[in-house]
Order: sequence, then structure tokens, then C-alpha cells
Amino acid sequence: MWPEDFRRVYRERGYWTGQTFDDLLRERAEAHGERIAIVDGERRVTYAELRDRALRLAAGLHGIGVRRGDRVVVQLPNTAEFFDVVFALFRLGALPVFALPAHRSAEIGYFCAHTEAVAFVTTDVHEGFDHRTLAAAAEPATLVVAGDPGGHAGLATLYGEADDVARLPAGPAADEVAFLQLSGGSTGLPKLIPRTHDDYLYSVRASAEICALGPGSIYLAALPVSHNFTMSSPGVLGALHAGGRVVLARRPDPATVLPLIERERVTITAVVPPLARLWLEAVESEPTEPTGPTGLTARPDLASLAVLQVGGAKLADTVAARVGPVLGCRLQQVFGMAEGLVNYTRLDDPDEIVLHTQGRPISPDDELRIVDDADRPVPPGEAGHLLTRGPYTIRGYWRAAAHNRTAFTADGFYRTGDLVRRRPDGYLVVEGRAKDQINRGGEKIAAEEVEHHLLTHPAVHDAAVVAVPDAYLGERSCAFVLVRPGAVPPTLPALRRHLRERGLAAFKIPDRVEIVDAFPVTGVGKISRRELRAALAATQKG
Ligand code: OOB
Repeated sequence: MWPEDFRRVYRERGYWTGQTFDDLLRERAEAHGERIAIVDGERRVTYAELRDRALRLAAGLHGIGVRRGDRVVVQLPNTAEFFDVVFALFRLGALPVFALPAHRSAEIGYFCAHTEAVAFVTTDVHEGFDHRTLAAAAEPATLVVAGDPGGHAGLATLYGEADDVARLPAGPAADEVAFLQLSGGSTGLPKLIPRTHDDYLYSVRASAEICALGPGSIYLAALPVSHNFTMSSPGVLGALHAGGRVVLARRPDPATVLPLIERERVTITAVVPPLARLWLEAVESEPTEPTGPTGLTARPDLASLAVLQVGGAKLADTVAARVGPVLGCRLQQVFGMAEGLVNYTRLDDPDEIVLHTQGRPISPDDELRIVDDADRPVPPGEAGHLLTRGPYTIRGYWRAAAHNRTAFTADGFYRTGDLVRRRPDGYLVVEGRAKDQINRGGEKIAAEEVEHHLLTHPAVHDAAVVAVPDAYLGERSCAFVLVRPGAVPPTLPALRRHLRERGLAAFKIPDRVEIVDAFPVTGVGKISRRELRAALAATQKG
């Protein structure tokens, strides 16, 4: 991880404080135990209850053999149990591996195998999918189900008693890895991101301050809580750090979320650009009469909402300009990554900055380099590859020594794969991307991962997956396929079915397929994705 001289500086400058997530929850429960921490539908959980539930669950998980340093894959939707589970694991020093609800057997199987997980905690049925069917993919990890266990171990039965809690062994130190977050990836299999208590809590505290969170803040989690944006920018952890309240939305659609903002007096929430548009359209089109297109009975009262954060993918200037007038709140752009670095526009920045930039870094010790293809700094103001290192940016992926040699520079800078330019005022503008990744409305797809699955289809000789510009999602995915000699060209539905049967998450399944006779190649003979993208752009225009 970080070399010792950097560790010393990060401690001396007060970024790394030695506090763990368990310390944080204990302090909050002691300071204001009776305040509401979490709202999940009709359920309200106080800080004291959350702490008590987390400790009793820690005892129960310890009882089934979960130990400090063990990995546990956690795939839970936005529910109160999510917090019980992660704070229980934090107390034990076991590492949650944060899967998304959209992940299926291909991803869950890989996470469990790669991390040698001892347990897989998921839900019963969510969005029409029975997560208990993932049990086989997760093996030999023990399946633990929140909700109806259907013959598996039930999470609800695991909460221990006060005696068990008293016997718990000591928890982790703050410089230990607290959890593994997922990378959007670009090459091969998804990479795992080890974040420590020290580094992550620094980003949480600093983010909460930048976003002016306090005990009166009410954060709505509309995106999945397990994503870095929702978790820590400032997210649910920022709200808990500030002694505020977290309101959980099961789904992010306007019909669910807008009434929730009104009912719970939400002050801040975070969305990806396509959702921002959907919410804007819903509010704009909502008549003051009952039964509009979103099924709302009247235009919701969003007066409590002070800040709408938008990030995860580039926000179009035209959409940015509508946020304030339509929702009556402040826009904040967020350009971050699970590997660390997060940039924010500040709440008191002028509109010119908020509407047209993706913010500036959290920390004075976030080091940024903007370089050309040969790692030489580009002239100030010009676009180049963004490299970064700092007090909350990882120095390497988990158990990925070979990949780390190219994903990081020799002196520890992370190669973000993003093309940015830095304005004279220090604010960043994201200009594009050099990594083989598709950003489908904030959901990241590693081209190589999908190609690998396409190659398992008997009629596919070779495949390349690239981004196609899309008016709504920003990008969708297109698979270029070279058919095996003599084979019948597969149709889009056939290929999609094949990938679904292989257990790939739905958002990774190509939106479009193009059958080609040959791939354009680069000077060194690699498939030229740039030319494939250009060919698509030409067909779209024509
Ligand atoms: C967030 O994290 P990840 O790990 O899902 O994705 C990171 C990548 C960045 O490298 C960049 O390519 C893209 O997502 N991205 C943006 C962006 N925010 C993220 N591209 C353009 N404009 C933006 N505002 O997506 C994430 C993590 C923490 C906070 C916010 C987002």
C-alpha cells in the first residue's frame, strides 16, 4: 500500500486519524443514540439501535466462523440490513466485498472465488430476481439471506445476545483494509479496490464538510448504497458521520423518489446524469392536477432539497442548466472513482464553474498529473491523461500484482484512464476516456470482460465491444462480431440470451451487435476500437 514516508505525512497532516468505522458508529451512538440514523420504508432505526444490531450481528457472524481478515461478499439492495451487515463486518475486521444488486452468477461467482469469501450475504427477491438462486455460484461461501431464507441461513436468525457481544475479540486497526470496492475495470476480470478505515474515513469526513452536512442533513440514497458515490461522496457514511439521517429508496425512479423527498424532507441526494434528466422531466411534466405520467398525485414539494449531486458520468451542460430552475436546488458536479480521487464543485462556486466543470479535488494533498501518451506533462490547460495519487487513492488493486505494474506509475500514481483538462482556476473538465470501458449512464462496463463471454458462443470467432453515443444514457454498448467460418451469424437476441445464460449482469449485455468480415487494426496489429467507434458514428450520422 502506501510507502511509510507517505503514511507519516498523511497522519501528520491529520488526514488519517486512527478512527475505524466501528469507532465512528460507537461515538455517534454515544453522542446521540436516540436520533434517527436510517429510514427504510416505515422502519426507523436510531443510532443506538443501529449500533446494537451491528454488534449483535457481529457476534452472530463470528458464531458461524467469520473472522478478522475474512472476506464476505455483500449484495444487498438499499435496506436497513445493509448497515447492520457492513458495520458488523467492520467491527469484526472482516472485509465486505461490495457487489451491486444487478450482479448475477458470473460476477458473484468470480467475487466469491477470487476473494475466497467465507460467506455471501444477499436478499431474497429484488426487482423480480431471486437472489437465492446465486447460492451455487457462490459456493463454497455460505449463503446468508436477508428476508425469506428459503432453506438457506437467514440473516434475521444470526443476531446474537449481549453475552455474545461481550465475548467478541478485538476489532481491526484503522490502517487495515476495511472493505473491497469494485472497479469499473477495462481489462480482463473486474479488479478489487482495497480501502482502509483511515483513508476512506478521511474522504468521508472531508466530503461531508465540502457538502456542508450536519445533524440536520437528510441524505436520500437513490443509487445503490454499495456504489462509492452513494456510500462516501459524502453518501450514507457522510450523513452518519455528520449525525444526520439516511433515507433509503429501493429504486431511483421519480415515482418512488420524489414523494420520498417530500415526505422525509430530504436535503441532499446523488444521481447519475440519465436519472437527473428523468427527474427533471418528471417534475417539469407534472401537472398540478392528480395522475401525471409518473403516477404522482400532484407536483411534489421539493422545497427541502438543497443539493442535487450529479456524477458517475459526464453531465451535459444543457441538463446542468435545468437543475436549479426546475428542482429549486443547488447543483453539485461530482467526478470520482472507487479507486480514490473525488472532485466536487463547491456549494458556493459561481454558476459558471458549477455548470461547466466537474469540480476540483477534495484534498490539498491530492496530486494530479495530466500527461500525454508518453507520460510527459501536457502544456497547462491542454487535455491529457489524468494520473493521481493522494491520501485516499489506492496504490494497487487487491492481489493483482501484474496488472498493478501498468495501472500505476512506478512512483505510485493511479492511471485513471480519463482524459481531462485543468483550467487556470484548478477546476477539471472531463474531456473523454482512454480506457476500454463503456460508461452506460454511470454503469461501467469493461469491454474485455464482455468480449470474453462473447467468445464462448460457438458462432463467434472474435469480438470487440465499444461505446456508441446515446442521447439518453450518454453511451450504450455495441459488440462487433467476427463469425466463425461456416457458422450462421448469430442474431442480437441469440447473443443476448447466451450472455444472460452465462450469468452476466444485464447492464453489461450489448445493446447492439454488428457482424463484420474483419476488424480494423492498429499499427501493432491490435483491434482498433477507435476505428470501430468512428465506423459506428458514421453509420449513425448517415
Ligand atoms: C464513480 O466511480 P466509478 O468507480 O464507478 O467510476 C469512475 C469513472 C471515472 O474514472 C470516470 O471515467 C467516470 O467514472 N466518471 C465521470 C464522472 N464521474 C465519474 N466521468 C465524467 N464526469 C463525471 N462527473 O463513478 C464515482 C465515484 C465517486 C463519486 C462519484 C462517482
